[in-house]
Formats: sequence, C-alpha cells, structure tokens
Amino acid sequence: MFNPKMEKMPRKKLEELQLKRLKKIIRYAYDNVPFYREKFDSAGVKPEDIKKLEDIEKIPFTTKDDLRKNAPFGLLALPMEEYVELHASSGTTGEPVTVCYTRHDLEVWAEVMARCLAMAGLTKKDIFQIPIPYGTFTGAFGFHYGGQKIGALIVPTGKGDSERQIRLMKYYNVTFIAGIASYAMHLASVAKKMGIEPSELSVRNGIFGAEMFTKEMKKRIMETWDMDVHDIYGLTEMCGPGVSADCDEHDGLHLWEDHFLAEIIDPKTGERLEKEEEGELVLTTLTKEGMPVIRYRTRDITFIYDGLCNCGRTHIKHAPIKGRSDDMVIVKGTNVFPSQIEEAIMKNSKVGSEWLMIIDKKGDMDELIVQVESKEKYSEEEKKKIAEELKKEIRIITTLNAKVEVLDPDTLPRHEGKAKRVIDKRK
Ligand code: DLL
Repeated sequence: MFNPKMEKMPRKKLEELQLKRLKKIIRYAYDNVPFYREKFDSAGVKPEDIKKLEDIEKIPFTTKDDLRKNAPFGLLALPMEEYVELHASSGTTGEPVTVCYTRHDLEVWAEVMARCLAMAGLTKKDIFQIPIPYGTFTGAFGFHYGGQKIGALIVPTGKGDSERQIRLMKYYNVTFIAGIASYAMHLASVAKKMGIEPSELSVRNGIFGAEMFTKEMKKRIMETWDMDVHDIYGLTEMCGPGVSADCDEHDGLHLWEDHFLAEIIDPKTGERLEKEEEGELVLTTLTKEGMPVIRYRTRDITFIYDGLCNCGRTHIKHAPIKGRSDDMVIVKGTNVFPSQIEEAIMKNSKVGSEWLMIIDKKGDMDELIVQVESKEKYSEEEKKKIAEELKKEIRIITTLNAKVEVLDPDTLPRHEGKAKRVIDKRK
C-alpha cells in the first residue's frame, strides 16, 4: 500500500475526517466562489447547516452545464497567480470543462494516483510506459505524477504511433503500462502484425480506464498480454484519473474517501439511494483548494458495496462503471447500455475487440445493428454462424433482436483516445 495509514484508517476515524473536511470545503466554497454562494443561498442553506455527513443532501447538485456556463475560470476560488496547471475534459459529450490546479491540488492528485498505481502493483523497480497523449486531457499527467511519486522509471511515450509504442516497449523492457482500455487491445494487434507476441514482452501489469470496459474485455486484455489488469476511474472535474481503482481482489474499485465524498442518487428523482442500489454517482471534492466541486452529478452509473474488503483497505468500493446515463439508449422502449452489448459479444472467442452499435429507424420501428470484427478472416458461411450466436447472446442480455454484422478484422475505425461505440442515427 502506498499510504497504509490513510488507506486502512478505521471507518469511524475516516468518517470523522470526512465530516471535518466537508464542513471546511462547504464554508470555503461559500466564501470564495460566488456561484456556490448564490446556489446555496437560493436553496436556503448556510455552511453552518452542515452538521453531519448526511446534511450534504441539503445542498443543490452541480452539473456539467454549470461548469460549462462558468468556463473557463468562473469557478476558481483563488487569485489567478495561485494556479500552476490547467486541464480540460475530453469533451466527449460537448464543450470541454476546464479545471485549474494549485500546487496543493497537484500534490493531492499525485497522492491518490500513487495509491491507485501501487494497488495495481507499481513499484519503484518498474519501467512504466505511458502511451497516452500528454496534453489538456488529464490521463497522461495523472499517471505521470503518480508514477513519479512512487519512483518508477517513467517512459512518457505519449500520443499515438502504435508501432513506435511497441518498439519502445520492447527496447526498454517495459514492465507496467497505463492507458485507455480499448487502446490496449489495439496495441496488442499492432504488436502481432509486427511479429511480436504481446505476452512475450516484459509487461506484467496494466492499469486502464477513461471508458467503460467490461469484465469480458478485461479478461481478454489479461490473456492477450499475459498481465494483471486493474481498472482506474476518474474525471477531470475531480482531478482526472485517481478517484478510484480496483485492488487485487478485482471486485469493485476503492474510492479515496479522504479526498472525495461519494453518494449514489436516483438519476430521475435525485433522491439518495442505499448501498448496493444502482444509480448515478455524485461526488464532492473534500480537499481541492483551486476549484472545489460540490455534489457533482457525474452521470456515471454504479453502486456502492456494503461491507469491508478483504484487502484491508477501509475505503468504500463501487462497482465498475456500467456506463454513463447519457450513453444509455432506448431501443423499442428497452433501455440498453453499450456495456451490455460488449458483455454479450466478448463472450464469443471468434470475435475481435472492435465493435459498434448503430441505432436507426426502419419505417416506424427502431432497429439495433451491431457491427463486430471477427478475430480472423472467416468464410461468409462461418460469419453468418457467428452472427447467429451473437444475436442469441444479445437477446438473452437485452431482450432485443439485433441485426448482427460480422466484419473482417481491421475494418472498423480505430481510436487513440476513447472509443466511440454508439451511433444513434435517429437523432
Ligand atoms: O477520462 C480521466 C481518466 C483518464 C480516467 C485515464 C482513467 C484513465 P474525462 O475525460 O473527464 O476524464 O472523462 C471522465 O470518463 O465520467 C466516465 O464516464 C469515464 N470513465 C473514466 N474512467 C472510467 C472507467 C478521464 N474506469 C469520464 N470506467 C467519466 C468507465 C470511465 N468509465
């Protein structure tokens, strides 16, 4: 563990610390950010009304729209000269959101990232490759700062050029990689084309996130690379990657509660849900001084586990993110998450790792088309057989009758950033 004292802190002490920090951050946001003062005032709540953790429910939510309307610098709590770095969200769902960090904020980010990386097995003996663009996207810098804090040797290969990534991985005997889940599979297929078996490289651990990836995809990455795979979650609004990650139990992600306060709400009513109940994750930064974010609606769907983890860490765990509530599509009145489609198709050993779901209208009816690459080039007859198998599995998981098209390898578009899996032509 990177910080055993904090990671194993007894629950009672951890909750006392959270309450102390919550009171402080609410007061701080009220006094220093006009947006929060107005928001709290219009809801008739004052900082002194926060007496216990549950009192956070009295405070209104903050949404991505609020952050956009006040972008780029409208939510800063301190004078400009206090800030040393800026990042922005990837803008997958619209205008990017900008966040500014003070030195203290960067220090907290490095700390939570170091905890996640150590949990995934990173040590100072590792050679750690970061094949993520270094830019306004938070990914690369988060892994970089956390890796440096641990003392690993970082190989900052940055953006793109997959062949170069593989060449350098081999040349430097890289032992640990980080990145975006779908890119790990893309790198593996590039390595194979170069005549290199990914499992024969020295990479033994990987940590991936930034997009939903199912258990099935995780298993594929593990097998293809012969490495252990950890899931890491985060979002620009909180810091970037580093909010949570999974331990060696591989059953849920520990969320660093000394820095983030988590709630799960019903996305429709906004009401607070109990542990084990699935809903939208709402997060509050407890220690951010540059740009505190209070009761932020992440749109990410998950649930919080009840009970403590066998690994000894006391911080709560949440289930792997099922998807974003805005990723959910309604097809013929049925709610479908891309993760359900991925779960259904990745079970089939003949399909590759690239896939796409397209929703269209056929007359008045919705039509769900799933395109998926096969692992190898198959005959038309064989492809039809695979399509039938996939169709059956999709029906079991979603109840929907999809049209499945099995395509040859390397036909679907590749992504160096987050994968785009859904095209809704009805919009
Ligand atoms: O994607 C931060 C990040 C970089 C996390 C690298 C992990 C690794 P944003 O661009 O602001 O930040 O996007 C945040 O990505 O609200 C989720 O919807 C999604 N996301 C992030 N991690 C995961 C994950 C980065 N492990 C948005 N599983 C979040 C599923 C994830 N979705």
